[in-house]
Amino acid sequence: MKTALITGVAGQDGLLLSKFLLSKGYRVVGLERSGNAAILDRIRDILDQIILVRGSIQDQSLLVRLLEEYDPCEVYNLAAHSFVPSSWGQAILTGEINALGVTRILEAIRSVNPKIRFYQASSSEVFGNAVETPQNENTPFRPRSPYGVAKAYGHSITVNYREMFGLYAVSGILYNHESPFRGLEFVTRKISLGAVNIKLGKARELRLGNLEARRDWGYAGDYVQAMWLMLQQSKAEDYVIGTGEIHSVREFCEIAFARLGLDYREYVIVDPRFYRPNEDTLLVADASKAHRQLGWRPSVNFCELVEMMVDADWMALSHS
Ligand code: GDR
Repeated sequence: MKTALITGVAGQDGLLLSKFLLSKGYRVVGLERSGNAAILDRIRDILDQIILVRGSIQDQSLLVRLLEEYDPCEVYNLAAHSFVPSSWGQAILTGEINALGVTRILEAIRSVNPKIRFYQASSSEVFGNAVETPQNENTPFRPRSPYGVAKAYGHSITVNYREMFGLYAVSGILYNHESPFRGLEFVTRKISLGAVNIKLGKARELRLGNLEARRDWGYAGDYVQAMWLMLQQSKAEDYVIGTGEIHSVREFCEIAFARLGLDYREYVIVDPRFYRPNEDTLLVADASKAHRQLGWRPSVNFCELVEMMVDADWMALSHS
């Protein structure tokens, strides 16, 4: 039986990747920093199927111990501060976890078992104020937030350990990926839940930032499969993963509210508090390398994704 270690296991991607690996017969060891009941609630369905370890990727001796004790053949580093705007208020902590944390894991792998295959969750935010659109694996990094800067470090240190020490270590540059398990602070879930609350009479309005902001949004379930595929190749390489399509926050609202028979224009209020600086460039993926080499393609389109999220929130709330 293969064993995988997933850091950040109680996040959206940690949950979906765990389910995927369990379905493939893996033993899953999950590292989770937070003991927060609301966060752990997300993985309640799989708690009896995985080995859950409480701790942080900042704890070097814990990482070494985990690799020695459970002997994983694959490590997926999904632990991160993942909300971009709040990285400005936690710039140092973001650097310690999203950047240095990656080096800690790579060092642990190098010292315990250099044969372990390593996946680093890189992000389209490394392109920041991008020099070209769409972006591919060769597009230069121009991050524009402490989050993006830290992810650029995590990406580059992964490449360096691969080249210097011959580790099978890859970075997946993933664009926005969503699901019913998305955290409530991200715009997609804020909209799906907000619309459902309005439909149920529990809220009267939904306050959002820039409705014209555009993103390349895909379904997270597809993206965790790409992570796994990246570790099954004969050669370790980095890949851009995204749909190649962009849609606006406004379009997301339109479809989400319409799913519930509502017109978003009657409920959505633009609130400058949620506006972000440095959002002039379009972040959109050129995932042709992943199509070609991994055979990976998204299976859920934008409209299906929005409706899936609204339906899930509706099912959960209208029956509670
Ligand atoms: P993002 O995701 O920052 O792209 O990072 P988020 O859902 O927060 O924002 C997407 C876009 O929506 C606009 N927006 C709003 N965003 C939020 N959160 N709240 C609002 O009210 C609102 N109104 C408009 C934003 O300006 C932005 O353009 C996600 C995270 O998962 C990262 O960890 C990951 O690296 C990247 O995607 C790829």
